[in-house]
Amino acid sequence: MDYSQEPPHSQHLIIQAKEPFNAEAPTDALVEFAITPEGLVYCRNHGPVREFEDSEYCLTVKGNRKEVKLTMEDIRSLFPKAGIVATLQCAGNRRNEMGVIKKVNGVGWDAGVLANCSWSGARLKDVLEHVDIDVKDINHVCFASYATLCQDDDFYGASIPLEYAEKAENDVLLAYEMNDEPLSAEHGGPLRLVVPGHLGARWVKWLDTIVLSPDESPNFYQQRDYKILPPEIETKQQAAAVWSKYPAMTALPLNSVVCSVLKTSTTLLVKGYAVPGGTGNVKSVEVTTDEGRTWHAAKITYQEGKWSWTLWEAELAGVGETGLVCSRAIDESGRVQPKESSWNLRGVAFDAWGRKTY
Ligand SMILES: Nc1nc2c(c(=O)[nH]1)N[C@H]1C(S)=C(S)[C@@H](COP(=O)(O)O)O[C@H]1N2
Ligand SMILES: [Mo]
Repeated sequence: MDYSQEPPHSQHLIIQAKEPFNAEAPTDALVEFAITPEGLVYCRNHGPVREFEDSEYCLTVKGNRKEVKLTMEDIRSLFPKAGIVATLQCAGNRRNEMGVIKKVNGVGWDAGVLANCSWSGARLKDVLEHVDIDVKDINHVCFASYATLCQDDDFYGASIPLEYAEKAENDVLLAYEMNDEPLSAEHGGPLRLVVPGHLGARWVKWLDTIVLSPDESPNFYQQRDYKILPPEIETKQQAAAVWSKYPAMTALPLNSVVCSVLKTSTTLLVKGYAVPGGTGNVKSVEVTTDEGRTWHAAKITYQEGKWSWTLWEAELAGVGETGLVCSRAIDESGRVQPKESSWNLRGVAFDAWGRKTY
């Protein structure tokens, strides 16, 4: 694959791999911004980043009554522009911590593979109405980028259930702006899918095809990756036989991470983020320096709507010279982030308490 045509990448990221370009943000920098500036938005690619001319770009939507081709101009003018703030997060965020339990397969990510951005574009729901589908026999909306190359399949693809796509409150967008700027090539411009609350793998970049289908996307990344396999599946060979038995991932788990610890002579200033897990946004975050015997409420410094991350900080007095700070998030339904995370071969959905030594 040819990586020589890629636009320049951000200088502020920690590079995990150059080809494909995979890089994450340092978490102490990440939590200094409520809305992640573009230079700190992680990059997760399964192939080369490609630039497209806005005026030549075309989205094909294949319904069961008709097939519609839309230019970027059509997408901007035919449908009202909707905007949301949502956290984009890779399923492999914190994979390195799961790898401590036992070896996992995948890019060795720390906790910086997420970004909280504003996204604007057309609502998927409006685009589907425009195509006038007969919902009989249609169960899934499949998304693909045929124009870009990737490592494991002929195209990059994903799907979500039609029922989920059609609900206005799920805010699924075909986004052409990120942080009020035209979406850059690096992040899937001119058009990418935004599925708030679901893992990044479904947020198809350089989206050029939508197919209404009775079945899930047949793509590798929907069928044979991004699944939580049971812990007894320990090798690729074992996994190969069972991928089809397990559901594709949707929402990522309720999570929190300690991103920076500043120690003065008398106190610790601790900062971090928390993300929701599909049962309501984060309601509170607590921190402990004694492995959970005593919890202190952190102060929430930022949260915006249903899909954003939560930034929090806590000032702790009377702590030792060195030690360990842990965090846990609690969501609106009362769910509490667990102390330990179970292991899975692909190292996805790691959700144990945030931990940082000082
Ligand atoms: N076409 C295409 N879309 C893609 C990918 C890809 O490799 N190709 N990677 C996916 C994954 S795994 C993630 S986590 C997000 C990353 O988006 P970003 O690079 O803008 O951060 O895009 C998703 N969409
Ligand atoms: Mo990802």
